[in-house]
Amino acid sequence: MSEIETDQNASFDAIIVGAGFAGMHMLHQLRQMGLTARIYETADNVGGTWYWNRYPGARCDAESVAYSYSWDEDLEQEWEWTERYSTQPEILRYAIHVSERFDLRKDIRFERRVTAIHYNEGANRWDVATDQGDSASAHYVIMATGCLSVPALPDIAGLDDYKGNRYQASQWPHEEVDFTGQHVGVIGTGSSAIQAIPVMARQAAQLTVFQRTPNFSVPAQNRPLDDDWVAGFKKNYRGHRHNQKYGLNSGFGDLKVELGETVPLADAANDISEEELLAGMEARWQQGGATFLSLVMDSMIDDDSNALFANFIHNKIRETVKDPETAEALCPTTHPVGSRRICVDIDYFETYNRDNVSLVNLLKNPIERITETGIQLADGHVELDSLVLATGFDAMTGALARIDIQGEGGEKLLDKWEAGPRTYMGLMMSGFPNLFTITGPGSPSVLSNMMVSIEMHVEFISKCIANAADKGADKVQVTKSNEDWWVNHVNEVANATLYRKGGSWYLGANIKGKPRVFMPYASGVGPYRELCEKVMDQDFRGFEFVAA
Ligand code: N01
Repeated sequence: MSEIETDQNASFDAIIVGAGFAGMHMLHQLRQMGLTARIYETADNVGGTWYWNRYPGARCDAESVAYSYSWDEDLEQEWEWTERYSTQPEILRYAIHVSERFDLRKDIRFERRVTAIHYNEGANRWDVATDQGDSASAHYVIMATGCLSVPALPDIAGLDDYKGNRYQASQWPHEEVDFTGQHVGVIGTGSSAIQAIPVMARQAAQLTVFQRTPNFSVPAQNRPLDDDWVAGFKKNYRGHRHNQKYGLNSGFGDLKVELGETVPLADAANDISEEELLAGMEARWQQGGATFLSLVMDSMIDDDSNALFANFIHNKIRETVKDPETAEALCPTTHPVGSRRICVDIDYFETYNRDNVSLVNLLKNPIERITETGIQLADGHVELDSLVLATGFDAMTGALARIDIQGEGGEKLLDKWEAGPRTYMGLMMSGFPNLFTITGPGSPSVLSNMMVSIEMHVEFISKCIANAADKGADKVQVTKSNEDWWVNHVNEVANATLYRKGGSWYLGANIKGKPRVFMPYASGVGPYRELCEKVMDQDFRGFEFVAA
């Protein structure tokens, strides 16, 4: 019998799964509409991604003033971000502050995982169960489960044989981990590792990075925020928010930071001289951040344009890393820059100049197995006191797939998605009426500043539910033909870009047996928002409102 308070046969207008930024905003919106709602959350606090990802150096790759809620102007004005890119503890403090300021916590049940969500056709309600024995039903269910919330373990022999300290970047302990004097190994060189490595290297006696695929990274050029700059920025917060929502920078905004602007220089790299292009790249490099590639509009469409950006970064790596062999190993050559999420770092490449840091290029010297005391390579054994796995996530579909979700006729979502996720606009699935996904597959989601995409979906879902009420409809649903059309459209857009060449978690390529489908919608945040607004203006075209 569970010792924590549970819901028994509870009834709500809506149940939300997850208390990250998506779930909290959704709860607030529904309450404003006078609806009852319950959130179920696995963690013992709010924050989602920022609750779990506590690894050393964790911070956001969108600027703090842009990675924050835009729906409450007082909150926006009052909250003080301290750095250009916020650290994980600061973002978590913000999430907790929001949950308290808007009194959200009373409707959140923590420390339980939703295990089953079944549609009861007769009642036109969803029955929800958790691993702690909660049972509740709701008219609407909203999945706010995040795109990167299910960790992926590496498929390496002997992983469980290891007897030293093992850490997973995305499930880091809450207490401080001290690597002082230790030999530490890191497997993985994605965004998480690229942030963690420089910080761990300052503590460990020896840090060994085991790299299979190098990644492109641009400097964050992080710094404390200047009070005057913030005051000026806050005076025009609405303008900046508008730019994030409709502009070209995937929701990152045109922030006009001290060092320059982030408006594109040209439609195509070919339209400007090599000198102009290089000067633009250098300016963006000095400016820092994830908008590096939007210098020209064709960098993610045209191979030649993209190669110019890749070469620029290769040269930066070669200039920075003193050992030529290490520098070459760190230069990504197997995928176009940006086709995997571009990393944003603080001193990542510089860290390889430290005496206590070494890189193992697994393409030349692969891992044979993990042993009780370290890692056995084809050539040599590396003894380790601690092993850090920064090996990514079962992205976009993982969190939904682990819940037993059954729609009309008992259809399982897992079966429906056997060949890859299928949604209409990343918001709904045919056969699963009144069930919404926030930043679901088929929406810009991970190709954007997540906060902007979350807010778009919360707005859409709220208005959709209000529209159903206005019409006296009990059921909101999408048809299979609309869903098929959308899935094709998402593919067409992806195929017109270089993303398809990335071979990354965007495609499910990091998970054995997962269908290779490009999951996010690559049109950009602005065009997607315009489409959402058009759909809403046209009486939610493509969505059906049915009276039971
Ligand atoms: O995960 P990843 P991540 N042997 O999947 C390697 C967001 N994020 O947690 O590429 C050896 O990118 C794997 O190698 P390979 C952001 O969207 C944001 O770092 O498969 N290596 C790869 O190097 C990001 O994109 C922020 O060859 C193995 C690494 O593990 C997303 O989260 C910060 C292996 C996994 O990289 C995921 O980033 C952090 C094996 N068997 C994350 N298996 C910010 O906002 C896997 N790897 C800043």
